[in-house]
Formats: sequence, structure tokens, C-alpha cells
Amino acid sequence: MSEAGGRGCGSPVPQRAPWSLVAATAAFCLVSATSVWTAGAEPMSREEKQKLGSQVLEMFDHAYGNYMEHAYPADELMPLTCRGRVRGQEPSRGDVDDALGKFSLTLIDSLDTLVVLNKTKEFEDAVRKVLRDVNLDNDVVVSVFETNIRVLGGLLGGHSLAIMLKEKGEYMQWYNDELLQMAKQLGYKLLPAFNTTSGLPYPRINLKFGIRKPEARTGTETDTCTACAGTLILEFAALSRFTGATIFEEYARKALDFLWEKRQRSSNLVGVTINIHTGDWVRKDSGVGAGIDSYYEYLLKAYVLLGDDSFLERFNTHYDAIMRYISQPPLLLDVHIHKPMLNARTWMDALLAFFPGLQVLKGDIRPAIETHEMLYQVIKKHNFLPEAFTTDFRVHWAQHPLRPEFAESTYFLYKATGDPYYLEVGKTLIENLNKYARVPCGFAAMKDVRTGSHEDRMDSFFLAEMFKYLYLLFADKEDIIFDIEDYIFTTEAHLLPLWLSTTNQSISKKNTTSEYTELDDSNFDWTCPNTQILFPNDPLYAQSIREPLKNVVDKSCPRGIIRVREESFRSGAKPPLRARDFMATNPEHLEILKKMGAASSIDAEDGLRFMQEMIELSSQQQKEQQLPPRAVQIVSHPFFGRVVLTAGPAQFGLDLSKHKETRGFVASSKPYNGCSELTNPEAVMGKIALIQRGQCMFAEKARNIQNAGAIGGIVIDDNEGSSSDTAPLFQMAGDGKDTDDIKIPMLFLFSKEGSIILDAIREYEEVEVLLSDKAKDRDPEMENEEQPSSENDSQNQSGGQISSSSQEVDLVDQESSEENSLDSHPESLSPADTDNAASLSPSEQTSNPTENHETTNLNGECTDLDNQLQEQSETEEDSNPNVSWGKKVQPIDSILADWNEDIEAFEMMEKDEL
Ligand code: DMJ
Repeated sequence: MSEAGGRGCGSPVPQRAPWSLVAATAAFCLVSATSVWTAGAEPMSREEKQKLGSQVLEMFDHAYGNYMEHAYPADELMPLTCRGRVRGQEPSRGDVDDALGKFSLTLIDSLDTLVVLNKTKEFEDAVRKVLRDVNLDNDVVVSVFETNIRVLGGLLGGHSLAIMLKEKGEYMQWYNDELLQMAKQLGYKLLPAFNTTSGLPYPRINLKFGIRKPEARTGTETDTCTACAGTLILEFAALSRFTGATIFEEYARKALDFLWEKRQRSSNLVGVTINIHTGDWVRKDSGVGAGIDSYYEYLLKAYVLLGDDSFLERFNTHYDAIMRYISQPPLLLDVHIHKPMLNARTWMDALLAFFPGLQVLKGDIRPAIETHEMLYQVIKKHNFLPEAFTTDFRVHWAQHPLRPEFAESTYFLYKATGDPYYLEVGKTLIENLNKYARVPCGFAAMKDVRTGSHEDRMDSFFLAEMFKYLYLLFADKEDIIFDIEDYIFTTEAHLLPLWLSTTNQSISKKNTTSEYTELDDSNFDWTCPNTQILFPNDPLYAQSIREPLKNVVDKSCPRGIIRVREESFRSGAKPPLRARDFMATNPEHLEILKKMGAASSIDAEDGLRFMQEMIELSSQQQKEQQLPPRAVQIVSHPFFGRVVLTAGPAQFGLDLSKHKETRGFVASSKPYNGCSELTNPEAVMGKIALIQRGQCMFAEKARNIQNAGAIGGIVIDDNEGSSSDTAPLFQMAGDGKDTDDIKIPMLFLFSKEGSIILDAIREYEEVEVLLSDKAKDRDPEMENEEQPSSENDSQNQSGGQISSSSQEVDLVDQESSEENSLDSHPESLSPADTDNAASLSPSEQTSNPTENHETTNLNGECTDLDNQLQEQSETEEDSNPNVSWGKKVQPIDSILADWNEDIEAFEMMEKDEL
């Protein structure tokens, strides 16, 4: 036990405690419980933990090796096409691309992961490459937030471990603070972003030209997200303290001070976006996920790293507000900062999965266990955490870019509880990654967790964070070559040494507002929990908290409140107006509508329900013509089902959601546009025909290939470069005539996804695919052949890659004409266009009728969750009537405005933060 631990972690940390003590004590909190466990979930043997640790190492090699081999020096690997993502050379993905600064992002983000994973030699090589190859002076506009957490953080994490290794005396003996010099250079490049009266940074900066000069092409933005402005202090303070240049810490503190000043004073919450000039909140919704998350994280961690009480006081004030308004265990729901009893959304985003980990650091274990358990059940249902999911656990946004937040929380919960259950959770994460995200050339983000389709994307945070947390989860102290407890994790999981708290502290108080009241000990309650107190004689503590939530996701009934109301109508009250019965010409209906939300909480409930039903009704009507996306899975060697492409469905032909999938080898049709009788029926007979989009109706193509004996068809977009990453997916409509004669399944692929199949044909000739509504598990027989068994396996597996040079496929009958390219934008097509396409908006893509059916059955049994929520809201009402009425009574126009905000919020979410 360390000296710090010995002095009693459970007792409140004394005021003005020496920083090193505070930091070390906090770190101690995370480790001491691992020995507490004595019963409960089956313990995991050392052998099994080591086996899983080795599996993580092998997976890292596969991801990092493929990046280095096929993408470096590009910023990221595109794991489906097996090449580097170079900004400007790929179709823009919008704000997501602002992380890419042509500075070998993935290499820098991976530096300290190499050391944690015990790959010291590789680390040494990687540092040399960074120093030799990376240019920080590119004429490219990047996100200040992403550049700070990934690049500045990556360089500082690399430096921290480089000096640690140098001191050990074996590796890095040549190192002379070069990474730190680069970090400083980058720090100075970011500083012009802070040139605002508020001190909040601009969201973007040009690495070469800074801000506002005409060449900079940035500097006109007025808003930034709270996390974007509030997630700088760890990296900037570390830079100041490592170098002695105080300016960085000063700027980061000033931005934090401003955010604190602008908090909503009665709720103590902050909004999602803020005007960097006026300080007005632009988006007034507030949660712990996208747009805000790491602002809270950095307040608590700034206290741990810098030992400054003011950060803890701020964190505790916000935390109280979060627990009062946002936390509805196991849910965390966004609210309005001015009306904090009013939920701002009916869905949660995946970024909030870091919060249980932060709660562990805070010492509030119970809600951490509850939220983590709820998230795990969502994962068990969909294999990954969808980007957004509703309060009744339906998929709201089906993407999953291999985010690490849930693994992070799992690691911290294991450290806090020592419960082997969390090791099993980690094992499931590993299995799912290998089963669903692993492709021959790396790991691909999930485009749709329901279909299992992939996106050509492997974000750098996957290497910076995911492998670190998974490896550490299974590692014992002796598996790591340094003491991880001497470091704090940044939001990107970069490691900063805790000794920084006592180095170059002179600036720490200079810019801090001095309005804080003297702290009393209660501010520190539970900040550093003594696990002996948390788990008094009860090693099953965590399990006992999880137990009541066991089926929270599967058995959940949506909208418990509605059910309660229906009970009361059975007892005689007049039933409310239902949206499906509403007639705008009926004066009684109009009268009822007017009353809704104005008179009482019951009317308000009716109003709210009416609005929900209206929205559902209209989306249901749309859905009647809308089909969910489908999957094309490449099953032949060397893909073995690992590559899954998102495909648009057809409104005619075999419905893949009702029938068994169709499996077959692919063959290009002649003519390639499939607009006349095929001249190569022998080639497509019994196969899945590939046809190019354009020249005639989709249905006509389907008939021609069906007549030639094809068992299915894939229409490939003729608009070069189109991709489901950047264009909304659509379904192929019929030709206005009876299409019952078309019996085969037809799917649509954008050009980029189509070229993956075309390239595979060029490289492997025989390519077999599976057309289905959802990717199927990989063929076990094939799987066995492909099991990695040696160090070379990652290389063997990358044999499945498609070389970038094979992009130009010489296909027969390329008849694309200028007219054809006009129909490249599905949303602008009219029925008069040749191919008849009905567009699917991104939100429609995520609404799966099957799932709706599964979770919106109001006749189903009430769940624990519903009861809990109901009970909880009743308790709140009892104890504070004003508060509960405030939550329920809301006029209809405000409900409408909120719905609009909700929709906007959904659209904005990806913009705020990656
Ligand atoms: C990471 O870059 C960081 O963890 C950030 O704070 C939030 N999002 C990503 C990973 O999801």
C-alpha cells in the first residue's frame, strides 16, 4: 500500500492538501478494490486473463499493422478499401474530417498505447517516424478540440512515457524531449484560436495560417460546443508545466472560468453550444454526452492533476445538478438548462457511456453500476452501442464508430469493484469486435448495428483508447512495464504523469476566479472513496445493484405514463382524443386540442401524447413506403463474411426481411446497364448479377437479369465516388406498373461500396455474396481455417485487402453518359427520371419496423424500469409538488418547439463532437 493510501483514502481529503497527495490518493481509489472480491460472478483465472490480454495484443497488431502498412503517413486507415484517408482526396464527410490535419493522426494517437501494451521497440520506431515525417504546418483547417485531445495529447502522452523509459535506462536513451518540442510548436499554433473577448476558443484553426486571415479560411464561426471549449486544461496545463511556458495553462483556465461564469445559475447546468463572442447559450439542452461530456471530465481530472480546489468545487456543483436533473438511474436524459425538470430528448447518445467511469473517479459507484448495466444490455442486444438509442432502448441512430467509452467505464468499474463480471463484459467486447468489426485490413466502424454493415472508417481513438482500456482490464500489475497509477488518463486516454501537480505551479492561481466560498469537508465526500466503506463486508455489492436491472432492456415498456392513464379511463373518465381520430373540422376536437397543456397536468399529458402520436403516425405513414437498409456480405475467401456493405432495398422483388437470405457468386451482366436482354445469360445463370445504374428503370433491369436466370441483382451506382457514407441511402422504386412478376431480390450499392465488390472480382475472380436484411454470422468452417494462430497471422489476414490500385475496374459496357450522372442525387429524382428512387433520410434509415413492434407493445408486461421510473417520479412529486408540476405542464406550442429542437439536436449531434 502506498503512503497515500495508508493515510486513509476514505477520510475526506484535507483542504489545501498537497497536490501530489491528492493525485496519488485519487489514483489509489481506483486500484485498491481489486482485492476485495471474494464471491459472486465466477472469478477469472490468471491464464484466461492472460489469454484475453494476448488476444487484445493480436487485435492491436492487426489494426496498427494495417494502418502502418497501408495507410501511413495518412491520418487514418480506410479498412474496407485498405488505403489511407487523405483529406481532400476523399469525398468530404463534413465536420468529422476536421480531425484530419495531414499529421499522421493515427500514429500520434497510438504512441502511448504502444508502451502500455508493452511494445517498447515499436514505440521507439514510432517516435522516430513522428519526428522524421510529421509536419504540423499544413494549410489545413482542423478542429481545435480534436487536435488538442488527439495530437497535442498524443505527443504529450508519448513524451511522458519516453522520459519514463529513458529514466529506466534501456530504451529511448537518445531521446531529448523532441516530442515535447513538437507539442510546444503545436500549442503555439493553437493559441490564435483563443483570440476572442470571452477567451473561449474558435472551434477551428488553420494549422499554417491561424485564424481570420483570408488564407486561413476559418474564423467566422460564432459558436462552439461546451466540451470543445472546456476540454483543454489537462493538455495545456501539462504543456505549461513540462516546458515552463505558462501561457497555455492560463488560456485553458480562462476558457474554463468563462464557462463556469456562464452556467445557468439556478440549475447549475451548461448548454451544449455557446456563442464564443457573447457567451449566450445557443443550444440550451444539457446532458452528459455529446457536446458536453469531457467538460465535466476535465473539471474533476484537473483537480486530480493540478490539485486546485476550485476545479473540484465546480465539478461537485455540476455533479449535484446532473444527479438531480439528468440522472434517472439507469438512464441519463438531457434536460433544458432553464427548465431542468423537463426532458429535452427521448433518446441517449453513445458518448455518455464514459460517465460511469467518471462516477467511479468521483466515488459514486451505485449509479455508475446501474448505468453501465443498462448500456451493457443495449450492447448485448445490438452487439455494439448504437450512436443513439431511445429511452425504451430502440435504435435511434444505428451507426457505431468503434467508440471506446463503454470499455473505459468497464475498466474503471472493474478497478473499483474487483467484480469479475466486468472481465466477462470485456470478453464480450473483444468477441464482438472480432466477430462483427474485424475485416481483413483492420477493424471497420459499423454503419448500421442492425444490419451489421460496415463503414470504411477506423478512427484513431480506436487505437488510442479501446486497446488501452481492454488491455489494462485484463492486465495484472506485472504485465505493465511501469506503474499506471502514477498517471492520469486524458479524455483520449493519453497518459500524463501525476508529478506535474508539483511542477511549475506558479500560474495555477493567477487566473482563477476568487469567488469561491471556503470549502467544507462535505465537498470532498466520496471524492476519494474508501472501498472498505463502499463494500462493507459485502463482496456482492455490485451484483446486488445490477440484479434488479437484469432485464431492464428486454422487458422495457415504453411510455409507462401512458399506461397509467389508460388505467384511469377504464374507471370511467372520458378517454382523451387520439391522434388517429383527430379531425381538423371537428370543433370539439379543436377545443380539446386548445385545452391540452394549458389547464392541468392531465391535459398536458394528453397534449404530449397527442403530439407523440401525431409524429409517430406521420412517420409510420412514411414508413409504409420506406424499407430499412439491407446488407451485402462478402462471404468468399479471404473475406469470409467480414466485409458487410450497406445496401438500399427495392420496393419490388423478393423481400429479404421475410425470406431467407440469397447467397451466390456474382457476375457482371452484359450489357452492364442491364437495360436490354442480356447477351451473357450463361455467365449470370444461377448467380447474382451486377448491373450499373442508369439508362432505364430499376424494374426493367431486374426483369432482364431474371430472364437470364440470375438469382438476384445488385445495382451499382454509376456516379463515381458516391458512397453511403456521404449520401442518404434510398430504395429502388418500381416502374409504376405491376411488379409482381419480379421474384428475385434486388439491392442497390453506391459506387464506393460497389467498387469493393468489383475490386474483389478483379483480385479473386470468384466472389460470393450474401444478400440479406442483416449480416449473418461468419461461416464457422471458413472461420476455423482463418483463426489467427501465430504472429504472422495479422499479415496473413491482411491478404484479404483490396489494393488501392485496383480501383479502376475495366468493366464491360461502361455506358455512363452525362444524363446518367444527373440522376446521381437520389433525393432530387422525380418519377420521370430513368431510375425511380425514393429517398430514405438518415433518421428513417434508423427506424426499424421490427424493432418498433418489439418494443412498443403497450399490452406487454410492465417492467422494473417503468415501475422504477414511475415510482421515482411519484416520489419526486410527493416530496416537491412545485417541481413535479413544472415537469408535466407544458403548453402545446412549447412542446412543438421542443420537438423541433429535438430534431435539430439530432441533426446537430454529429456536428458537435465526433
Ligand atoms: C474520443 O476522441 C474522446 O474520448 C472524446 O472525448 C470523445 N469522443 C472520442 C471517442 O468516442
